[in-house]
Amino acid sequence: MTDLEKWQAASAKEVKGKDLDWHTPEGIVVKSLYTAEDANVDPGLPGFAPFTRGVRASMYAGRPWTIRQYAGFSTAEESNAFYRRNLAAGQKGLSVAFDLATHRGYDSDHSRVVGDVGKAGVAIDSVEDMKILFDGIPLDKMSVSMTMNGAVIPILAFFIVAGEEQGVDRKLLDGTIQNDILKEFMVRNTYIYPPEPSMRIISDIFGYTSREMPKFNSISISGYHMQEAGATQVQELAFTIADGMEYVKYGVASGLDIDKFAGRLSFFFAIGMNFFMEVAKLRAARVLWHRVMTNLGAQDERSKMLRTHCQTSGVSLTEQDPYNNVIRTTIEAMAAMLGGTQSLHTNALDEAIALPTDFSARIARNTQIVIQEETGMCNVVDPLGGSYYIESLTQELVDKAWEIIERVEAEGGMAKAVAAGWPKAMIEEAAAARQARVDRAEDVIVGVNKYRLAEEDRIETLEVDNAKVREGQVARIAAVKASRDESACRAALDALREGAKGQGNLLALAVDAARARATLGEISQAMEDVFGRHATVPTPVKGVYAAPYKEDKRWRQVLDGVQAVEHRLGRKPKLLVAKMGQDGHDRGANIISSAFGDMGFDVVAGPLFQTPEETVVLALDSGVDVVGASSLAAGHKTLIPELIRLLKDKGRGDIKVIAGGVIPPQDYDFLRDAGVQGIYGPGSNVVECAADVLRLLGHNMPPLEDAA
Ligand code: MLC
Ligand code: 5AD
Repeated sequence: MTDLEKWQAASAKEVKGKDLDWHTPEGIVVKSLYTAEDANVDPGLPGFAPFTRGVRASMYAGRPWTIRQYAGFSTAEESNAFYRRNLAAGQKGLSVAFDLATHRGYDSDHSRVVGDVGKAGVAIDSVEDMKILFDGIPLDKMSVSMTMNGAVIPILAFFIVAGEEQGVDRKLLDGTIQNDILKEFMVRNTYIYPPEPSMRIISDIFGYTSREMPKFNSISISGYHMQEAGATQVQELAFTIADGMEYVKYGVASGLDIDKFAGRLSFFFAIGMNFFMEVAKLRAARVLWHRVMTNLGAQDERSKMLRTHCQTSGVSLTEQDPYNNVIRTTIEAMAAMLGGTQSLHTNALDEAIALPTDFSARIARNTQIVIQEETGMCNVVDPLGGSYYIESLTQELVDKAWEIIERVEAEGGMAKAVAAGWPKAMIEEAAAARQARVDRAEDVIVGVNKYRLAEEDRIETLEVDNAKVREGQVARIAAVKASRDESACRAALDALREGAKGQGNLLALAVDAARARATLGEISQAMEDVFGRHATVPTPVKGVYAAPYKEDKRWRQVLDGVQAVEHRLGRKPKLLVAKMGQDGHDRGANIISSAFGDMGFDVVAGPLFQTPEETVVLALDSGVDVVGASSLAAGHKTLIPELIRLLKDKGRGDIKVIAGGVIPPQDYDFLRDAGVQGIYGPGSNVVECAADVLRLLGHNMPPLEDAA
């Protein structure tokens, strides 16, 4: 017997033959022991190709990663004050969260965005707002990330002009623009234009920044939102690298030299709770990027070096017993740094309820500061390098992701794959499967499906008065328009429109318009006049949620209930899953549509970005019994009561309205008073939610039996 065989025998004896292999959602079989036999690839040295062990030779021993907390809410004034407090307390870089009106190219005075202004981020309508946002923050010294994709042209133009008016040469502007539209079409949904002109916008930004802004990272190619939408780590890895390849190809096709722009491409990954898998994922990402950039003909090693930001996973955090989120975030932050990230955001403990307060932001920030300054963890480069498990997992992730990347390439690249829709479907299937595992308590979430508290304490949350923010923004837009040289502004917008029809660089043209005080809505509209606005209808996946439930008693109870109601009505009970406002977070809505469909409901999966009026029309036209409003971006207090009011106006107060998503418990009474008949926060069990809906429809639904 070899030593390893002896170990196998000893282990099998200890566990009485039980199978210890762990089958992960990405299809990896993790063994209970790794040895030198498993780790047969030499990872090389940090700072050297293929950068498995990190992009810098000295890594954090030389300079720790950037503590870069993503934040923004309400007005530019309030966000600016928040940034300054955070910087004084040890944050190192800025990261701006814009509100959804801004993301989707609407000024704050637009009628479609009444519920969204200042809610999920800061409202920015013109260069005047941008200047206030960075007041007292020197843009040649502070690196600033801006998460903007749809309205990327006006936002970047405002940033450049704000710098100019601070006296900062654009050559010195340091930061990152997210500018990653492919993942918007796949999962995040803050696109404006159709795919083709959207890809042109990206090439134009590469061209402009590579010539004019040598220190600025022109894109943040993001897997984060894929994992948030339910992707496995392998899917996140593969589609992100494949997105990166596609952008490089478009850049080259637009006439740029690959080594002139590729060194300023950056990445962004989510770090969830599968600790070692996440460490290995960042290492695998660097290996893959080095490989694809070599294949694409890059010569400069900097072009092949994957530099990344990471954010701990929002979806791993819970509304229930939220102090557990501090623990989760700490573990995730450690995975990000052991994986070698360049920059990191740690989520706040109130993530699943509302935007961070000063209190929760402090704990989130200090999570990183404690790791950097108290633990000694930064003193050794890639301390997990050489671990049999980590090296083996790194290689396995490279191989598994490569298979998907090859499929993407065989089918003509990521833009085509996104248009065909299969990556999105793959991610949604993974999300539905995960939800079923959580609802069945196969995947444990402490405080949700195990060790649940009998009673929860309320925590204080941040509340933004969007009506007040909107009023202020509307007044400032009016002031900007009144004081500008109208004909100069019109001329700049006309030039931009012409440029969109032809060849001009859209960012350069928008910088002129921004200087002339054109607003974000006007700049976006000038391009929309030429490009049009993109819309899609969701297509829920089928059968994935139902699959693990075959023998489940609770499932059977609900199916029986649906059939009873169907029998009584003479047709299936019908649910409209509604997404109102500019909130494009559709994971929850998609899962509900899929799961309710699997349970036998007739489901209308409503399009994104609806007004309450449009939702009422759809509800009446399709003859639904229930409207489920999904809201994750804080518009619920404005949009859902309006929906109920309009239904009553039409004489259809009998249609039940329920709500789900990120809704602070403080708002429950307000919504109930407005007529909402069921509220389902994060961590709600979908089967129980369906049982409630059947009760609402008058079915005498007994309590569900204990889970099988
Ligand atoms: C770093 N440097 C070193 C060093 N380490 N020099 C010597 N020795 C070392 N050990 C140098 C670097 O080379 C660089 O200089 C400078 O220090 C800064 O380091 P960096 O590693 O580039 O860090 P940073 O500036 O923070 O840039 C990180 C990044 C960037 C490249 C990943 O793109 C970034 O900051 N991204 C953040 C993205 C973000 O915040 N996104 C939020 C998304 S939220 P030089 O000269 O070489 O550059 C979201 C949620 C939602 O999306 O959905 O709304
Ligand atoms: N401020 C702070 N964090 C935010 N997030 C989103 N918007 C904001 C904001 N305005 C974070 C949350 C979310 C992720 C996409 O980004 O953690 O899950």
